[in-house]
Amino acid sequence: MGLGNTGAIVILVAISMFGIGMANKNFSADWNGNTSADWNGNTNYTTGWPYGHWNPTQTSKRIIVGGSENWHFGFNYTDWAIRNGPFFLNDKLVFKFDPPNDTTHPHSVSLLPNFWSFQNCDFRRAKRIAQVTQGQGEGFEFVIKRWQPYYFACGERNGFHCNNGMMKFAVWPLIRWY
Ligand SMILES: *[C@@H]1O[C@H](CO)[C@@H](O)[C@H](O)[C@H]1NC(C)=O
Ligand SMILES: *[C@@H]1O[C@H](CO)[C@@H](O)[C@H](O)[C@H]1NC(C)=O
Ligand SMILES: *[C@@H]1O[C@H](CO)[C@@H](O)[C@H](O)[C@H]1NC(C)=O
Ligand SMILES: *[C@@H]1O[C@H](CO)[C@@H](O)[C@H](O)[C@H]1NC(C)=O
Ligand SMILES: [Cu+2]
Repeated sequence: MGLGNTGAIVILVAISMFGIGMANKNFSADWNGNTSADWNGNTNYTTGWPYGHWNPTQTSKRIIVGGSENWHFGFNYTDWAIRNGPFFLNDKLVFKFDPPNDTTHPHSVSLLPNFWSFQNCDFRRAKRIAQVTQGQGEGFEFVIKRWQPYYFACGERNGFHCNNGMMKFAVWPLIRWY
């Protein structure tokens, strides 16, 4: 499990780096919004990996974390992030979760300070960004403002939701060049 997580992060970081390199090439080689032209005649930006979700002319997106699954125990958010990334600066991640009652368990959102704490679901230095009631309605919105890795996790039950419920994922946003 630990190794699986490391692998996923390495992949995320690799996608980020690759994405920036490619974005740069695109910027210098053909910056006229022509998404079918490419710099070596092989890559179709509208379909090629990892560009399946990238429209270069698009502005920031509002992305529901987990899609229709929202933010709950037992869904693989690392997998979701790999499939739905890459994410870009100024994209908005939206966490949706019902406030707790007799039948609904509480969830929240925290930022972990580094990869080690993320891997171990160690919340000692975590910063709680959404309380258990903040995911209702339109959800809790978080704008990815800085070019840095973000480690999101649910801090409920002392790391149990993070460790056993897979309620964690990492994002390293790319930069849109335009
Ligand atoms: C790239 O893929 C899109 C979507 O499948 C397609 O419409 C377009 O014609 C392709 N462009 C090139 C240059 O192959
Ligand atoms: C876009 O790229 C294609 C393929 O290189 C080229 O044939 C076409 O003229 C370009 N269109 C524009 C608007 O630059
Ligand atoms: C979650 O998904 C990632 C990426 O697909 C995978 O490496 C990992 O093993 C999955 N975790 C679990 C607990 O299934
Ligand atoms: C608890 O919250 C859920 C989700 O909002 C709702 O469907 C359910 O009816 C609530 N249960 C009680 C006992 O209030
Ligand atoms: Cu939770």
